[in-house]
Amino acid sequence: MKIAILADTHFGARNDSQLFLDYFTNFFENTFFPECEKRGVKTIIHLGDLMDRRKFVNFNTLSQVREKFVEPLVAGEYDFHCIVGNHDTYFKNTNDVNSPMELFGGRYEKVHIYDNPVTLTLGGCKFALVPWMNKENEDTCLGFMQDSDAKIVCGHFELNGYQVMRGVDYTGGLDPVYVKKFDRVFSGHFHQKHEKENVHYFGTAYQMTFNDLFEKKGFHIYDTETDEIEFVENPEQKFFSVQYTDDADYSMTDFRKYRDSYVKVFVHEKKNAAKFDKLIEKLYDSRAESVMILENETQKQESKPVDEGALATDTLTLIGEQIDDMHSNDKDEAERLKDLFKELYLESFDEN
Ligand SMILES: [Mn+2]
Repeated sequence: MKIAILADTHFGARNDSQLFLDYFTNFFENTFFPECEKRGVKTIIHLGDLMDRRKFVNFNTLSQVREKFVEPLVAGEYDFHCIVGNHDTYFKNTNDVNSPMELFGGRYEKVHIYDNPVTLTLGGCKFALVPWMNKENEDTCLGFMQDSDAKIVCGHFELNGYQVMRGVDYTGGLDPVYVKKFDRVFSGHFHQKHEKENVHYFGTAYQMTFNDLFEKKGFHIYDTETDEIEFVENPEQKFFSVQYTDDADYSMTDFRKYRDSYVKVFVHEKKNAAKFDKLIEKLYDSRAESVMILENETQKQESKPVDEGALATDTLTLIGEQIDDMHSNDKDEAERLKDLFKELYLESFDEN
């Protein structure tokens, strides 16, 4: 049996932005449902964070999520199994009140929402499904996993040593030793796609912030018979980079792709002001949603190629360097401050 895996759909993200909601629902209309149809996939596991906002739902968002996500699910007779993620819960210390259950629970025969751990057998393969772990259910969830004889555990895990964003390992979460016994761990929560040992973070199906600028996005299909995982790429991007140098040729660039998108211009060398202005003008004419110019790429990176992977962590690295400069004679204080800033920085992406 082939099972589509979704994670972190975050409907309503970016303050219920219509632009992002269109981009999200386009993915379902143009990529997800047609590709499932093509491959005969009829079962879906969602790894949590169905909705973005913890405390409220915007009715415009809800209306479109019903029309463009839930109704096609129901009409296509998909078996939909969804665990609750941290963004789905109203309270931080219990899953008791959660948006997926309030909005979609018990209303459709094949739409299943889980706010407690459960074991499912799909295509002869046993899956342990574990929702977001909080103070209230932590012992239950850990005990459930310890007793489980499932082959695969699906969760919304905050695992130590995995990347909360590209290049930044999480600390202060769950020790991966708790999920070591499973052949595979399918997890939502961290938004960049990455794998290590038995753990797969599948990531979001679409770009949500500039941290996703250089990320490949899409969804995955797990085959219970072959134990293979297929990646189906989402061809649509919302974030773009333009590398500017005086001798680059932009005559072949199709600027139409930037419409409604976020564009970062990395300026490596700018002596020809007229040429630069013309490029920026073209970007604005393309009706990009946002054009951001990073002028300081010049001296630093003139001679060496841009390390794309490192760009995502730029802000944190810069903060870290600043702290090291200020506290060069007190390493402990520098480390304490860096931890604090890292925590604040990460939290800023996570709050509503
Ligand atoms: Mn999430």
